Amino acid sequence: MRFPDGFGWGAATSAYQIEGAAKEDGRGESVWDTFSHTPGRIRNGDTGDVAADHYHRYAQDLDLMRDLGLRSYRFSISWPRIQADGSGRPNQRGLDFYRRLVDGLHERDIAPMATLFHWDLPQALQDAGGWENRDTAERFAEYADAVFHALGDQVPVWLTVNEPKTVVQNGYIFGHHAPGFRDEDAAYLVAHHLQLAHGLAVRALRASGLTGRIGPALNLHPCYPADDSAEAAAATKLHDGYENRLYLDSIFKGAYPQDVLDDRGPDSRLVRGVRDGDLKIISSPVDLLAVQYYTPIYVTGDGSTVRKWPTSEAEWQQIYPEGMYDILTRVTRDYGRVPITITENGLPCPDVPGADGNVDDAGRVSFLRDHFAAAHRAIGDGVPLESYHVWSLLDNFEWAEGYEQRWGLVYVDYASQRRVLKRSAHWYRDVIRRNGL
Ligand code: IFM
Repeated sequence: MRFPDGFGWGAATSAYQIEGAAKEDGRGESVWDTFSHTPGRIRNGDTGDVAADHYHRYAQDLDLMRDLGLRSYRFSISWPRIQADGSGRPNQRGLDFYRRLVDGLHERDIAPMATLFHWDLPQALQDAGGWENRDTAERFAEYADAVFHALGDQVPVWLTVNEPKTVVQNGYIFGHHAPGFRDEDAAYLVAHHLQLAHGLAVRALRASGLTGRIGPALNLHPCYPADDSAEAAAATKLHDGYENRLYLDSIFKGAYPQDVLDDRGPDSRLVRGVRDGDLKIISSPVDLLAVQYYTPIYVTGDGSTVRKWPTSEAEWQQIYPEGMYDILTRVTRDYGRVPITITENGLPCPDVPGADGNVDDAGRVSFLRDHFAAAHRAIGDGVPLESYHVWSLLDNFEWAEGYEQRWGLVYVDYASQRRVLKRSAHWYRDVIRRNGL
């Protein structure tokens, strides 16, 4: 099963999940510093203060990437490292770290892919209303512009906002991610401002005159009716609106889906928050779409969800590789042949080193093999998929789950910060070398 020549095999991480060095070189506080230091919020009271210590060990991690044969590395830039309070003159020491990282990638022939926002909003902006405040989208565009000017000559691909839906749902509806609110009306205004921030960043890149490509990073969930009833079909359609079309339609069609707007109602903060011209900004043409696929969703007639497949250690993740094929082909069918990169796919496994020191994550190997095969089939059926980033390169801080879930190809012994390539990493190296399965 060969992939197209030059296929971009990669791995992904994000700043707060791996960097540590929370107080170094002028970094300010983010909502995740506040949240993780709030008792009871994170499993075992874990924080990202040290994480995988990547800020200090990035050179060693770059060597690991080279040894794996990665062709692409997706990382995120920490906004509070660049602007401690979320606005004003960029912090040169923060920019220098990412410059060293990007230079190190080029030296090893690995293409950098930089995400501008992977949830670490400067706390000062949260104090001013966070994503409920429209001004945060403007601040984001200024921050993006500073980063483009500092690194734009060396970064060929930019991703704007990582998984806006997760901020909306986990941060503002369920409250188990920062900032930890439970306010559904606010949540969908937040969705709008995150989409606006995306569009403003796209415009900032175009205005900069740089040649890099840019797009959104969306976690898409194929939604299926749980049974054959008309009620389940109708509920699934609306669920799909909230999970997928809210983000895809606004970016690729310049309109929010009418069924979602109707469901929210004319007095909702979402409907009242959309101003003339916003959708034009949000739908500024992008160069690519980053898809993150983890799980399908099955919807019953009353709108609740059920599980049909075994889950991973993450109880929300049903293992269903066909969903990868379905979401990729659906996006191409409904939104045109925009180039696609998979920027996240993976699972947590109960990884422990054996007596010989090796980590035998056979479950991850079969999971990835099945998902790669589904992606390959999608390419055969016309999906313009150009790269695939496994989540994650390293074990890391899995948000509310702390360090308990291990998602990496590379095991991290947090006490010593020693890295051990898991069996899946060795296997992935062979996939990359053969450019296929
Ligand atoms: O760890 C996260 C990542 O930050 C965003 N996407 C899902 C991953 C696994 O939960």
